[in-house]
Amino acid sequence: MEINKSENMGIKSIIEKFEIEGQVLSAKPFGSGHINDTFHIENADSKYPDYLLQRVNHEVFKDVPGMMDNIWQVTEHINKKNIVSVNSLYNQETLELVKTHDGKLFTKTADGNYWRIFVFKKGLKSYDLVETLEQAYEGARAFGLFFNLLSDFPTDRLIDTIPNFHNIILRLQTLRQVVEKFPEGRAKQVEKDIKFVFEVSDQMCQIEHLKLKGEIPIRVTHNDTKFNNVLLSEQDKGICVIDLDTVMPGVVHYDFGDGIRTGTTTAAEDETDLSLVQFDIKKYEAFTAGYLDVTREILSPIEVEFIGLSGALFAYIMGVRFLTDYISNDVYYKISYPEHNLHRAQCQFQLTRRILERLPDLNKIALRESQARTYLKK
Ligand code: ADP
Ligand code: GN1
Ligand code: MG
Repeated sequence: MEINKSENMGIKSIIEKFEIEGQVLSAKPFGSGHINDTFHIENADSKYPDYLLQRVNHEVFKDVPGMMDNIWQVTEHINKKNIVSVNSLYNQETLELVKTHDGKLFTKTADGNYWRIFVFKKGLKSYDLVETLEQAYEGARAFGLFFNLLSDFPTDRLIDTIPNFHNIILRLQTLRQVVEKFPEGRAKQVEKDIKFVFEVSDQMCQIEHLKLKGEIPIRVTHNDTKFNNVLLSEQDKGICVIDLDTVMPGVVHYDFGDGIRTGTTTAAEDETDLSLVQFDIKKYEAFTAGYLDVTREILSPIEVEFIGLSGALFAYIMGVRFLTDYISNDVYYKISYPEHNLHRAQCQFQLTRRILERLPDLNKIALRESQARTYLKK
């Protein structure tokens, strides 16, 4: 996506509303997120940082001011801890919001769009696919630290930016509804996939039922721990967790699960050759060690017990969501071609199967790591 001259002018006038330093050299579309529109703002003056401008998807996030307040609160909380314990192994960089000249966390343009700016974290990388065990360990450690640093933050101070975001019981109801609504359309084409969904649905609803019964504790979670939502250094050290739009109350399995889904697979999220979609247990081991190295003091036995299942659950949840979007004629996710959501769904269901096959081993590894000391030293 290139931006034309008049859009560029528009972008310039939006940037001018914020307290940025230096001079804008260029604004280029950036990243591979499915939800927001992201631009890298290059600074002409190298004394000052680059910035990241985002147009927030307000169809997805209905309460943008509430969401921005969540992000402000959690980043402030993490920063205060960093200041108190300088040089602690538990310090972590976090996103830095740039306020507008009138002290707001975003600006709203006449067309109803919401825009915000973060400081661009230079020299860091995000991976769509994990390449090494060290990356898996380090990314997981950063996600785990994020969870740890917010473990004393009161959940009732945060709004639900997307209510019932990972409630698979409701996601399955929505799938049933769209199948009824479009019986002659794409639903006909995906009968096999729908059959798979309902074959394993009881097992997949287990974690949500335990949450609803109060057996798994509610905590502050990130809820979008796709591996490309953590930035690593050139040397592959975990530096900063990004994409904080969905930080809200949840259970640890939401974070662990999406991390495993995206951090242990051998194929892209939309791979069409399903024989390439494998689950790499070594990466799972490294991811689990990284996460538990900084959270084992916090987690209870029941939380550890369901870590293995959470990986399968997240591949399944995403499969259900992609399939629902495909049947609904692609109203939610950005797509690059007509069958894109279908291919994503089928890939995620394949990954669900691959993870479920190894469940007993995954549970053993999670238990072992929850009782271990340190796997890799920082
Ligand atoms: P989306 O919700 O659309 O996924 P993200 O907030 O994840 O949007 O941003 C998209 C991409 O932009 C990320 O995957 C990452 O590569 C990059 N990114 C986001 N925030 C920053 C930042 N502060 N510094 C550098 N890169 C960033
Ligand atoms: C979206 O924003 P992004 O691209 O990191 C989605 C996640 C899905 C992911 C699948 C708000 O994440 O829930 O796991 O796509 N975010 C939202 O790739 O729906
Ligand atoms: Mg993202």
